Amino acid sequence: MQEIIEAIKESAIKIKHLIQTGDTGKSEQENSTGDTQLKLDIASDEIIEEIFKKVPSIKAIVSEEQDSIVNLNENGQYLIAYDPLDGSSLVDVNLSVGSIFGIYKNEFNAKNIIASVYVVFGPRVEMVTAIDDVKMYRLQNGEFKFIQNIVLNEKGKLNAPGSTQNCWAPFHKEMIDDIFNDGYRLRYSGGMVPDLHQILLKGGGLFSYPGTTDRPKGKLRQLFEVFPFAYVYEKANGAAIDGHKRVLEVETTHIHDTTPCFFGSKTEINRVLEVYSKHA
Ligand code: P6P
Repeated sequence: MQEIIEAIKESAIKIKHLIQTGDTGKSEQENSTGDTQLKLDIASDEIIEEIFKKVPSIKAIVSEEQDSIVNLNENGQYLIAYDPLDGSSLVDVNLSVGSIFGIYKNEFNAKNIIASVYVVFGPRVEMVTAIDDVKMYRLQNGEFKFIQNIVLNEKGKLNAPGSTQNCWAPFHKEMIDDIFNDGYRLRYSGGMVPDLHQILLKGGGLFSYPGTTDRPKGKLRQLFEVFPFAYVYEKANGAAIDGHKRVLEVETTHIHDTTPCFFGSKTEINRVLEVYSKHA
């Protein structure tokens, strides 16, 4: 596992440079989910794949930016699903973005996730690992230095309501409005990695990306985005659900499947469960 963490550190240093110097324009290609790929998406994906190819313990990888699984080492132990540069369209407005890695054994599915890592490219570059607990590291003078463990409070103050609001179910809109009426602060940049990182570091709250009339199964991808962050939040004493159950109990039928998702402190997640239990 440590050689995978070291590989991710190496990729982060290269992607940091790419963000600062690379072309933020659109490519001619689309990814499997139909998103037009930015040149940064493709370049960061290439950086990660080239580095992972040198890690003997990695059996196979799958990227949000590629259609299918890439087999690397027959005798490898680990499978890695990753989003090389989530929120890449935010780079050209100078907002924070991130890389997300889910580490799986045997199969790419929720019950087989055994660790996750994400990297935030913001004013500072920080890496968070979730194995048995959640640890944060910061890039300083070319090295990732340990900063702190991350543990969520039972209840937080931040609310990050995602997706297209005019496509929310009325009961979802009422729930979000009620949360704001209770004094929660709006914190939503459109980048999953910095938005979830902020809630973790500020002690808690709620991030939601529900199913909507335009996207009944949500937008965020199970293997590359949702399951890795669900693993982080559960290890940080929080929770992650699809509205009705743990998101790490959601079945995957295709590697690019999405799912509605809610991440947060336990109090906020219980509030979502209570509201959603009254609606099928
Ligand atoms: P919306 C970025 O494109 C992303 O995949 C996540 O990083 C982010 O949480 C979400 O989409 C934002 O989506 O529909 O709120 O703009």
